[in-house]
Amino acid sequence: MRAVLVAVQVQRVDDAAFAASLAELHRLARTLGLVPAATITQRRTSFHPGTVIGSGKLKELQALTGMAVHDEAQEVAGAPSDGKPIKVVLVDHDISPSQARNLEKATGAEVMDRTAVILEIFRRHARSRVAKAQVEIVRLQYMAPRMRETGAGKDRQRGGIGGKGAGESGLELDRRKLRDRIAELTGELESLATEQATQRARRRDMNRVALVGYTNAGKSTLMRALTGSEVYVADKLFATLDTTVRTLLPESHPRILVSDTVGFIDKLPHGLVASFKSTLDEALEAGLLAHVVDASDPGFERQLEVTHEVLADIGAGSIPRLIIFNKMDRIGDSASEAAAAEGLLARFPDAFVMSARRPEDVAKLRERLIAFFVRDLVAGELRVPYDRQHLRGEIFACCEVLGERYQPDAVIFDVRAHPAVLERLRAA
Ligand SMILES: Nc1nc2c(ncn2[C@@H]2O[C@H](COP(=O)(O)OP(=O)(O)OP(=O)(O)O)[C@@H](O)[C@H]2O)c(=O)[nH]1
Ligand SMILES: [Mg+2]
Repeated sequence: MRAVLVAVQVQRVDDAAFAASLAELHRLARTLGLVPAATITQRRTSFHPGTVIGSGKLKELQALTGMAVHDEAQEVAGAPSDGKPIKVVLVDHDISPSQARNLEKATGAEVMDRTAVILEIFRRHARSRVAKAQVEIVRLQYMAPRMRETGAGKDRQRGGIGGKGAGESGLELDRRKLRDRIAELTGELESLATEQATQRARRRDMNRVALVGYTNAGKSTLMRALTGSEVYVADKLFATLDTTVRTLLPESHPRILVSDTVGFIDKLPHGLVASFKSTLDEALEAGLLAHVVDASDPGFERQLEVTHEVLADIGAGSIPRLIIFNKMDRIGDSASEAAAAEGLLARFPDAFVMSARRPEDVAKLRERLIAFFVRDLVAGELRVPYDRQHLRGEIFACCEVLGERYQPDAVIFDVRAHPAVLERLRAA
């Protein structure tokens, strides 16, 4: 299905940021399976309160959606060459319910703002119960002010993008039912969160690195390369919504757990971050955040900034961070790649520059991750009586074991481990 993209450049937004945001809307549209067939842009001091764009541009849009009222509008540049109207309009901003209604009336098309587009992608990509519930809560909250006493159901029967599947029945519910459903889902999430927290508590003392970063940066690709897991990789935005935790392979001493999680995006819909809080807790408890950046994306600096902001928002601002510039193989020939790498390292001296497609780079990254966790290890002895040998597995998982000495009543392990881990194992 084809879509028209609409974006307004208001005064405070510079050209580069405007272009990057529009390019991103293209990719969001494609992730939904839509074909961006035309783009309408306008510079304004502020958004038009009624219809986002001004009346001249609205006529252009109407020509594209087959709602042109005046003859001259048919001659507007960018009108569909095959004459078939475009039935979806994507607006690169958050618009008010009344603006959406006005635009729908004027264009006869389904109108989705940036938040609606992102929420629909999340709805389609959610797999686990947790992810599904998290997304549905935010979708219902988004829908509540947009519900009308009459007509909402009828509108959707046109067979739009956002109306199919799980959310459909929600549209027929009145606001009170909608609130009940939100409460029910919140309760469900709370019990699931307790389960997740128990699992995480078991991993508390383990060395953990969380892959975080902008959507499509290559987190899941790195997860596969580092852990041999089969997590989903795709050239789509928000391919991953669930957190996966696996052991770094080949296994290191001490063992390191790697987690892959949901990516971030500029102008992340309000509520989504809060709703994904329990999913992101995995990152919050990591000893190291591996912040993956797509160095081949012209907009990577903004993406870096957005990730910093979201991490600060979720309370992960003070966790040690390793910036990983990925996709270096896409920069160009080896000379331009080397120059780009040099430029990046001059600005980010502690960063790691790589391509997830090159096994030798992945091996070096693995060493770098191990080095981080080995750095704070201290040498010590653990005395384990023979009746407490069940601790053996845990000792090997959490410590680097340098040797074992057998004494009449106990085994003495010579280890290197985090001071906190030593303390815990001694008390166990
Ligand atoms: N050329 C190249 N492509 C890469 C590299 N790393 C990842 N990709 C591709 O980039 C796309 C996105 O990769 P993913 O690993 O799914 O990205 P992600 O960060 O997990 O994205 P989300 O889960 O959507 O947040 C896929 O098509 C990958 O094959 C790389 O180093 N070089
Ligand atoms: Mg992913």
